[in-house]
Order: sequence, then structure tokens, then C-alpha cells
Amino acid sequence: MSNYHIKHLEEYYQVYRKSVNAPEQFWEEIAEEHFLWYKKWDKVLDWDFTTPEVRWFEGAKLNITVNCIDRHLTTNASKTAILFEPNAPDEAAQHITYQQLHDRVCQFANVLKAKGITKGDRVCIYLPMIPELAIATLACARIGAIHSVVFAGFSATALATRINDSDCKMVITSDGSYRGAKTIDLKGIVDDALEECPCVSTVLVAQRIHSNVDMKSGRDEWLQPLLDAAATVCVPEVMDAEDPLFILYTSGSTGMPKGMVHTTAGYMVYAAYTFKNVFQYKQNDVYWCTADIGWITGHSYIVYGPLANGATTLMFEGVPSYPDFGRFWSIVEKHKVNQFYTAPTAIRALAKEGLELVEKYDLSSLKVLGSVGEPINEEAWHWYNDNIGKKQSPIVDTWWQTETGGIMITPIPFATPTKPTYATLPFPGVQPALMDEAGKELKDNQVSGRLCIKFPWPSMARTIWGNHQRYKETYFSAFENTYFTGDGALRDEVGYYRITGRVDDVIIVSGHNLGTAPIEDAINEHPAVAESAIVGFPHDIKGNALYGYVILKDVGESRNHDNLRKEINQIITEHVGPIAKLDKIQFTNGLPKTRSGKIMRRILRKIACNETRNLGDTSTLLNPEVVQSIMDNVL
Ligand code: 7RM
Repeated sequence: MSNYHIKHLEEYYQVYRKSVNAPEQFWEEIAEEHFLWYKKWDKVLDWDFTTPEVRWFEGAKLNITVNCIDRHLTTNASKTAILFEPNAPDEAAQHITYQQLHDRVCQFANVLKAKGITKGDRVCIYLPMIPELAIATLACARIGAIHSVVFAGFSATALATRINDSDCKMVITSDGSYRGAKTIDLKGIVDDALEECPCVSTVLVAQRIHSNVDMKSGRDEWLQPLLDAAATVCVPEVMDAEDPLFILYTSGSTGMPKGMVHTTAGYMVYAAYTFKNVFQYKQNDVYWCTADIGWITGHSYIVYGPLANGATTLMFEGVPSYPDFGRFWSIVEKHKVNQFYTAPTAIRALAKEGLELVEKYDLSSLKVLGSVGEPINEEAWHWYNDNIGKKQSPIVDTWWQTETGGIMITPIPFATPTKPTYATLPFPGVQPALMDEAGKELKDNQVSGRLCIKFPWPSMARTIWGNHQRYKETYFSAFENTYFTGDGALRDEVGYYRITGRVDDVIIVSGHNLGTAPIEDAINEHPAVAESAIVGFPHDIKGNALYGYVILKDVGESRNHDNLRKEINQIITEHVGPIAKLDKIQFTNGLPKTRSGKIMRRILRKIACNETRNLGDTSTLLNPEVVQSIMDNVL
């Protein structure tokens, strides 16, 4: 029996038990029946969480683009693979068929080859949500180059850091991008970044906004003429199961962003299998994930997962507020979207706008609604359920991470009864555990603890680019022989999981994971700033907003505080991006520190959240007296 498509709760439990009792057999059957291999594996799984090392489908040979594109050509060549909806509602949508996708990916792959890119080279992709973004990504995979997509909202400094960390040879970008009524000078940002990036020898530039940009001769080239001249056939590179497919950066609580490395076979199998079941995709459905391909959600559930299933995947270039806050619903109506996957922050923003903009549109095509990126609060869940799903479409609250590659805890629609704010049950193959702070597993129901995963799953990241030691320390050292997610969770009386948020210092603002360190680093660049610490506090729309505590140097004391606040946010915008701007900035004379010199953000967080009744253990503080003075001046 194939376990590929789960249709009811009994079946879920059956499949789940099998995935735990006989994981190798379980994944082997799925891999055999649903994918094309040049050569099958010698061994399904090899793993050791102490080193840590994980290999899935060892010895197998494949190319993921053959599975995502070529194999659909026999039956589905003229089916729409990518449905592109531009930023401006009056610009025509584009239907890119599987045949056209094949031809365009091959042309792009041939251009990469002609520019000297070969298997294992890193290529940075810094593009807006236009078809070239998906095509460039697949073109890299076609020839075995490792793509590193950087979200095109990141600043030049953030881009340069990521390019240099993985030694990218090439950057693929566009002249600019549309974002609602605004345009953004992407090429200018790339030019600034590349001042610091000697590793980059070629920049390919797609034309999107037809702006005047500087083209540096010998380095920069317009993409379209190269594509037009390229052949529409490109023999796929034969990849090993464990060859890296891509690097994707995610912020940590300290230090550099982490370049999470995903490999080929396990990632493909898991992204495809989760897509099929979590969204219950049927042959003629139109599926839409509103994420950007610059995030893992876009990698797995706009590009690889849907295409591996021969789906029609919608790519939207714009923003939910342009030309008005009804845009998402107008797109659902226009393209008769069947599965809609978005983030709680978007739901909260749209819920604020009133129902007229929802009721104008026919949303009856919708069958499944998804949520991802942060905990969905009860109010947003009900608004989504009542007004978008009309209580007919199950909400899949999907918990997962850049590191996990695919959805880990989620309802299976029409099988798992949903419960507001609960991501519910582990997906087949996923073995979660809750740990107490001492590292003991809490086996009962109705407990809360740190969320860990005890057994490997096929799409887990294999390492951090260039820093395996950090990979081990971050994910495999907090608890013995288990992967630590960094999240807290509780398990209810029936075994459903609710994710309660990060237990470390990563703050999720509007679904974007922000590490404290890069933002504090940026603030500290201001000449009047001595030191700073940021924490998150609850925000109606963004989920969390940022609260900054800033110590000024003596020279700053006479300065106007409101002007300083503006300048600090300006610096953050330049160094990290506008998403990381602070909502509140409190100037203070000191920060609570441990004896080893670490800022105690836990205390600052409680003050910012107005939870000062119980500050917790302050006994390790070097300077307890500053706490009262900070509390007295809280904003
Ligand atoms: C897919 C993605 C990962 C972090 C993760 C959580 C939080 C994600 C949910 C969630 C509660 C959810 N990757 N998170 N999904 N929290 N419920 N359904 O978001 O690497 O960017 O972020 O996001 O804290 O650890 S990510």
C-alpha cells in the first residue's frame, strides 16, 4: 500500500506508527514510488546525532529538476506550472506551462554554464518575486550549482555578509523591483554590497522596472539577451543524494547568520510528500503560498514541493496592501485559488481592515488554508476561519523551520480535527519530544518544555556552511542525542502540540526571524551610542515588535532624543533592513549584565512586556541596581 496520500485520521495514525516503527522502510517506499532516480540508494539512512551526521538515500543518483519538471512533460506539458501575478493588478498574469518552464530553466542553466558555473559553485540569487527567481533557482539545481537565495529586502551589508560567507562566484539580480506603489533599486544595493565581495566575478541582471542602472563592464550583463541566445535543452547534472542543493541563511541569537545547507534527495522527498498531504493538492487545483522565495517557505512550498507534484503554483510579486487591502482576496477570486498559505502577521494586518474588502470577492474556490512562521493567535485564527474559510476550509497551522526543510507539526486537512493555536500532530516520520531544562524528556501529555526532535527526517539541514562545529553546538548540544529546535511548546491532553515561541533571543517580527546581535551591532554604529540591547514585545499586527534599550555616550546626552531615535532606525534600515526598525527606544544608563558580561535580555523583555511582578532569578546580576532605574523609565 502506498502511504503517499493520507485521507482520514485512522490512516494518519496508521501511517504515523509505521513511520516510527519502520522509518527506513517507510521512506524507502515513498522514495521508490513517487520519484525518478538515475540510480537507487545503497542505504536508506545512516545517522549519528553526536557528530552529527545524517545521510538519507546514500548512493542514490538523481536530479531534482527532472523530478520537478521533465517527468511531468509526458502528461502535463501544457499545464500551468507557475502562475505569475504581477505587482500591478492591470498587468497581465503569466501562465508558464511545464514545457515553457523546462525550456526557460534549460536556457538559464546554459547561460550559467557559459559563464563558467559548474557543479558545487555557489550562486547568490537576489531577485524580487518574478518568474526569473524560480527559474534561476531551478537552473542552478539543473547543473548542480548551489543556490543561495537572499531575500531582496535585505540591505547591502546583509547581502555582502551572505555572499562572502559562502564565496559566491555570481550574483543574479534585477535592475529594480516593484513593491506596491514603490520601486526599489536592487542593482544599486548589489553594487554597494559588491564593493566588499571580491569573490563575485559575474552579475546577471534581469530587467524588471526598466530603470537606468550602472553596468560595470566585465562584470555585469543583461540576462535576457543571453537567455534568448541559449539552447532550450540542458542535460541535467547527475547529483548524489547528499550533494548540497542550496544554502539558506537564517539568523541566530548571536554572531553571523547561519548558512543552513540542504541536500538533494531527502529534501526533495520530504518537501514533495509534505506538500501533497498538508495541502491535499489535486490535479487541477491552483495553489498559492504568499511567502517570498527568499525564505524557506518559498523554497519548499512555492518551488520544490509543488513542482515535484506537478502542481500549479502561484507566485505573487506584490504586497497585500496594494492597490488596497483586498488584493489577496481579489487574486483568490481571479485565479480560483484552492489552497492558500500565508503568515499570521498578514492575517492580522488584513483582519484590521474590515470585512468589506473580503466580502467583495468570491472565495468559494478555497479548500485548505495554511498558516506558517509564528504562533497564530486565537483571534486571528477565528477571523481566518470565519471570514476566509467560511468555516468550510480547514486551517493547517504548520510548524517548521529553515533548518527542518519541510513542515514538521501540522494537521492533515480533513483528517486531523483542528484546534485554534495548535499545530496539532507530528507529520509522519517526525518524532518530537519535550524536554525540561535539565534535559529530561517529559513523556506525559499536558506538559510544556523545549521542543526537540529525536530521530532524523529526510529534509533536515546537514550542516552550517563552513562551520560544522556551530551546527553541532547550536542544535545538538543542548540535549543529548536530539535535535533542539530553539522553540518552546506544550502538549495537550490528546497529544496536540502548541508552539509557544522561541526560548532563545531570536525575535519573530511579522514572521521574520530577527537575531538580536545584528540589530544591536547596527545601533551601536551610531556615533552617540555606547551600547544597546533589543527585545521583543507583543504587537497586534506584527506578532512581536522591537524594543530597544540604548546607552548613550556622554557626547550624546545633550542631543534631542527624538532625532536620535530617527537616526538609529535609519542605521538599522541601512544595515539590516526596514523590518528590523525599533518601535520603542528607551535611553538608559546601564543594562543588566551577568558576571560573565552577557546582557540579560530575559529581564529586559519582561520590563518591555510590562511583566515586572516576577523578574525571575536576578542573583547572577552584576549590577542589580540598574533594573529599578530601567523600570522607572519604561516607555
Ligand atoms: C517556516 C519558518 C522558524 C521559527 C520556528 C518558530 C516559528 C514557524 C510556526 C512557528 C508557531 C507555527 N522557518 N514558527 N512556524 N511558531 N507556530 N506554525 O518560519 O526558520 O523562518 O522560522 O518560526 O519559532 O522556530 S523560519
